[in-house]
Amino acid sequence: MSFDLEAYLVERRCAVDEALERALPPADAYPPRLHEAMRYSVFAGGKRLRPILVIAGAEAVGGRMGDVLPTACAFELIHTYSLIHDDLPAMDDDDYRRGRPTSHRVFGEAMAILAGDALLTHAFGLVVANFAGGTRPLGVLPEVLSEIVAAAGSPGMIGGQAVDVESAGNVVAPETLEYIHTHKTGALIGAAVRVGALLAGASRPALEALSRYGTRVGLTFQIVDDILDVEGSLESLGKTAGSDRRKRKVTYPGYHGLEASRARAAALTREGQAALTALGPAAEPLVALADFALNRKA
Ligand code: GRG
Repeated sequence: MSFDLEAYLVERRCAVDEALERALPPADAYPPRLHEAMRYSVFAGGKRLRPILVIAGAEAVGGRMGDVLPTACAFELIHTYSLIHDDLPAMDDDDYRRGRPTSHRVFGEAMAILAGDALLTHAFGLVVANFAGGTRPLGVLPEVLSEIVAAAGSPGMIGGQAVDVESAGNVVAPETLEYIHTHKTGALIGAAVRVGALLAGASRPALEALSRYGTRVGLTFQIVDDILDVEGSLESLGKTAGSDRRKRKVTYPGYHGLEASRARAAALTREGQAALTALGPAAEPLVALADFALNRKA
């Protein structure tokens, strides 16, 4: 029987949402407006792809969902903070995200910035909390933290965002486009898979295979995001379509055309899936998630 991705996603989304509910301060905790803003964006209905990749990364090397849930939630908080800040007037100035008015539209700019800052900070607390109780060898904690710092910080997501902001409206080299996409989006996605596997005690060869997978799926995800911005709508995407062109963003279809972009995304997906062969059936969810990243409509 073929792998049932839909059932897999429903079960893990549910577990992630319950864990996020427990992990975040209640909305009425003082100062309530801040905690309300944090919860508003986290529970606005994202796909939960990054936390699910943490879980699937762990499962691919014999780990269990329950052992990595706090860190899976940390990835969702980092991702959500990046969306809140990306939508700010100083960045993309977007009005809709995840089908709702953006954080700064509802809570004002200052509170949106602070909600993003608080989510990022809270994420690191969750990573450390994953080691509480002594069930997990502490030896892997420095490597887990280094991976996340590199993926979310200036060598990763923020570096990619900085070059993206600087490049808007300019003609850039193909290497610059590749840098933006692999860093702005790919770094956190790749780290999610690796960190899940690290927490589950992956061997070095398994980690290398998962890295090859993660970099390819991460880049695919952003290429598809660029394509959806051309082809999608506010209803299907939950955010304003066509914004890349209006903001003169550097995109894959803008540079290479739609057909070549689709072909590159499909080729990367196949390469990423092929990298997992040695991991056997335990990697089935990751194989299916690569197809999901390629074929998604939102
Ligand atoms: C502002 C610090 C800072 C970083 C910004 C990742 C990023 C860097 C900005 C987010 C804006 C954006 C369009 C990034 C590309 C990554 C991407 C496709 C985000 C949307 O991710 P999904 O589709 O969203 O997984 P959901 O809502 O489903 O979680």
